Amino acid sequence: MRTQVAIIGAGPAGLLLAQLLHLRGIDSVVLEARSREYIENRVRAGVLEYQTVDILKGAGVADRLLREGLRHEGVEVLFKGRRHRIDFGALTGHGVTVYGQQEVVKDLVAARVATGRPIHFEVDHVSVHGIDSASPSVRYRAGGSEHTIECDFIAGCDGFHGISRPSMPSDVLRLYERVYPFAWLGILAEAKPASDELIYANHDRGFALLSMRSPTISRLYIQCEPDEDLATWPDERIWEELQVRLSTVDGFRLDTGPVLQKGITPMRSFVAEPMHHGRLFLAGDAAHIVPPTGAKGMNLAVADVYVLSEALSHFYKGQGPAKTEKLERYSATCLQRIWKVQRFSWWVTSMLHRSHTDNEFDRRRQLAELEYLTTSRAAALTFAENYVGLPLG
Ligand code: RFL
Ligand code: PHB
Repeated sequence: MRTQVAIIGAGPAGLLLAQLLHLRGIDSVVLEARSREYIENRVRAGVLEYQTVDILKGAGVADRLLREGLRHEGVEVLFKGRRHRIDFGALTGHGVTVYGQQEVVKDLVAARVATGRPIHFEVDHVSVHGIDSASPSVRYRAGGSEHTIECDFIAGCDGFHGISRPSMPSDVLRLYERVYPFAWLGILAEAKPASDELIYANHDRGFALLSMRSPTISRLYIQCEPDEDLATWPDERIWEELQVRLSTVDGFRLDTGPVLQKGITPMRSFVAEPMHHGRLFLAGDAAHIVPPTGAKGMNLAVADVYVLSEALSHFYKGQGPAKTEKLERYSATCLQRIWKVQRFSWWVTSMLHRSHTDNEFDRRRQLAELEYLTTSRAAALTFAENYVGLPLG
């Protein structure tokens, strides 16, 4: 089999790249380790920056998102029992859209299938070859037989645990990492969201977050230990802890309901540099991870593949040495923004969580930072412009 771009991974990065390339007349094959049903039901991110929405619109996959997505003009920050609103609309002129990642994935898979171009689910033994040459290839196994895709480029969109990043020569890769001493326990519940906007809470017992997926489905998180045993968290205990951490001096109560899904997410900041070597290009979680506090992971994946699709388009349309210019700059272009987003994600994480290594000085400093954030226009603007999304260019 031969194609122009072999895409490994059908998360938001791989699927959107396939769609953006299709719109530019560039052929690709998508390979995914899991089943279609699995990736369409994997509960993850929920917040889309305004530019992410624009890119999805431009890719022709935003009809349902524009109908069902919840547009938010601000968030609430809760500490010492009081809620403070950060008004994104007034501060930046932009907002965000709350729409589940698995819905984005469903829309992108449907679009891919409609193009008639190949997407193969449940493949294994994926390996990349010849990335230093102009004719690399990807080998994989599906349905018990071996296959080879000859291509011009390989896009490694296979997430943090994929094979693409480890396929880069270890002497060219530099890894930067911070693992946090806490995790998130998240639930999806059939309960009316108790607030119209997201609530980020800093409580003496740890962080909590109220988010949502629709007017009848809540998405909630609490800070927990990284090695927490889910079995010790029956639904009643989770609701009790959420009630405590989200409580206010004026008696705010959550609406509770049946828990549809629960899971624990470790927290990590991670960057691999450079994001390409030879004909292999990394995008999304394959190249970087942010702690979810800033709601940036899926947005970064979208930004990477937007840049990559432009660079590939330039390559196929261009002539002479200039045709590879944007591809050569891919890593530097993406990393400039990625490090700013890493900083923001680290900052909001450290401002909102309790850490075992913090002492009373750190606690006072944290509360002072929250006071400043919610009383200074300059501080609120810093938060807001990062949250709605820094410029792409
Ligand atoms: P994905 O989504 O992990 O997709 C990678 C795909 O590659 C497949 N794969 C392979 N396929 C073929 N061969 C192999 N050898 C393969 N190995 C792996 C996998 O099965 C998978 O389908 O990466 P991608 O596309 O880079 O997308 C990144 C996002 O998924 C991730 O950053 C976000 O979910 C992070 N995140 C959030 N991001 C936001 O923008 N806003 C949020 O509000 C937000 N909240 C979150 C989050 C992530 C969370 N978790 C669970 C990690 C909240 C949570 C709780
Ligand atoms: C979510 O709705 O899943 C969500 C929202 C905001 C975050 C992280 C996750 O910062």
